[in-house]
Amino acid sequence: MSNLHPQLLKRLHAAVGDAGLVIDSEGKAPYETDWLKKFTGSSSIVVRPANTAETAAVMCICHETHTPVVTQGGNTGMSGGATPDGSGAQVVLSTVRMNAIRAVDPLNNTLTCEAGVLLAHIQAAAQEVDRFFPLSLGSEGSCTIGGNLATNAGGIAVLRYGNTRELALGLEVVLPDGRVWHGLRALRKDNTGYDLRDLFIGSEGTLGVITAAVLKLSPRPVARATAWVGARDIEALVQLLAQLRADCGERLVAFEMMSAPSLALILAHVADVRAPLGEEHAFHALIELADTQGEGLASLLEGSLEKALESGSVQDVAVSASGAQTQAFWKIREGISQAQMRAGKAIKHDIALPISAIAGFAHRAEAALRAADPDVRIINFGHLGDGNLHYNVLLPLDSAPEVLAAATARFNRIVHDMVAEADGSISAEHGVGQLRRDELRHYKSEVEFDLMMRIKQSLDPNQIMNPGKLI
Ligand code: FAD
Ligand code: 2HG
Ligand code: ZN
Repeated sequence: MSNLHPQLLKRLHAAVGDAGLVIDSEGKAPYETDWLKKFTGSSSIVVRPANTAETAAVMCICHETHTPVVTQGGNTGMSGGATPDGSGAQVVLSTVRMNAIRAVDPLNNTLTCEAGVLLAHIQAAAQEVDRFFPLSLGSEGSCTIGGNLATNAGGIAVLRYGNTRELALGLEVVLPDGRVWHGLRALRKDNTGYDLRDLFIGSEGTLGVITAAVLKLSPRPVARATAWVGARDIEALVQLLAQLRADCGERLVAFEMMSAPSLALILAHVADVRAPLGEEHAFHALIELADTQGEGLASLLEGSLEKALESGSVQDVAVSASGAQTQAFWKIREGISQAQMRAGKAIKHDIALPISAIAGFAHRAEAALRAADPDVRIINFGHLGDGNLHYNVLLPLDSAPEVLAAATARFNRIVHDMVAEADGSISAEHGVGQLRRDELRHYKSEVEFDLMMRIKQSLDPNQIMNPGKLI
């Protein structure tokens, strides 16, 4: 049952009606635990507004009554940003009912939709008008565009198309006091002052509720060529990346990397996957080219990889010969989060570095982690083409909470200190949420943190938006 004050409950009910409220414990439960089952909280109520006006009415009430609000989209986030705390006082505001695609404009190459639309539905709507929405994540069947914008999600095509930030032209946002900022501009040029859009993108529900967005569409690629590569070390893959960029230019869409232990984990814990190459290799890359022209893509990829084989920079290559084989390659890559969940408790490091610094970092980090614990299990994979590693450490499934907490503190410090030394980022694409909030405070400069606090204070003076997250 809800422990909300009856008067507040009555007002929320008036704002969103029966269909917009989830009050019973069983109904609320799915909104109170994250995808990784790492964070569980307790909400006073789950409110599911059907549109912007209802969201504004809810925020007005919460602002006035100083009621804390946790916005939630698909609840696939990896940093606990959408999970309420344990107080039972926070309202979860779910965007799932705001799921309309408002307009598609193939001539302007834009799509306008509400925040709760699933990423996969946006991809499909773009395809219906022979266009392409390039954001692509393993969670695309269940994450929402509002969550993607709020976390500035990355994924597998950033190398070619950029992060979510680069794919948004305009936003509509309900502010913490219930006012609506109508910023749904479908413009590629707009220099009329501070960029409010970019302030809300990546703000993880701490500055307002994104209710709709204008997204940028691209020409639809009609051809793709995919390969799996085995290499001796990361240096070789970094060299290969540079060569492929030179040879294939904008056609290079994805360059994903995984270490041998990461591949072994997937093969052991995900059904119906097979190692793509006969021999074992220390590192692997999954590479994809795409083009709006049909001809010559596979031979371009083969030619470039042939050169790399001849020079000895890579050890083995499998170029996909069919759609089914391409799918099989991607199934391996997309199985990694599930495999980690099944195999143990992952201490996640979602880091970004200059690509030229990645190999040196990986060597130093492994040496330091092994010095701290000779049996440490490093699961290193990620979006090498963007300089983004998921440099995770896996603990046994039955690790006690205090063991996990101590190991997290110890390994975070080792990894994040090295990232900071290399002028990298401790949060590349998953957001800060509650997972990295203290780490962010530790590494951000006083000036930067102060600026962030002032922005937060001016937009959310009652501190009701996602308290305990990010800042
Ligand atoms: P939620 O988890 O519901 O929320 C995430 C954050 O955004 C929270 O802080 C929440 O308060 C806020 N939020 C949500 N909606 C709104 C809104 N409308 N207005 C304001 N704030 C809001 N992420 C990547 O970047 N790259 C990947 O490759 C990737 N792969 C993944 C693979 C798997 C299998 C899984 C489970 C997750 C993966 N993720 C990845 C993480 C996750 O899918 C993304 O962070 C995604 O953008 C979250 O969207 P969501 O709708 O689920 O948001
Ligand atoms: C990916 O790249 C996701 O597959 C998830 O960002 C990363 O599970 C992870 O650590
Ligand atoms: Zn990722």
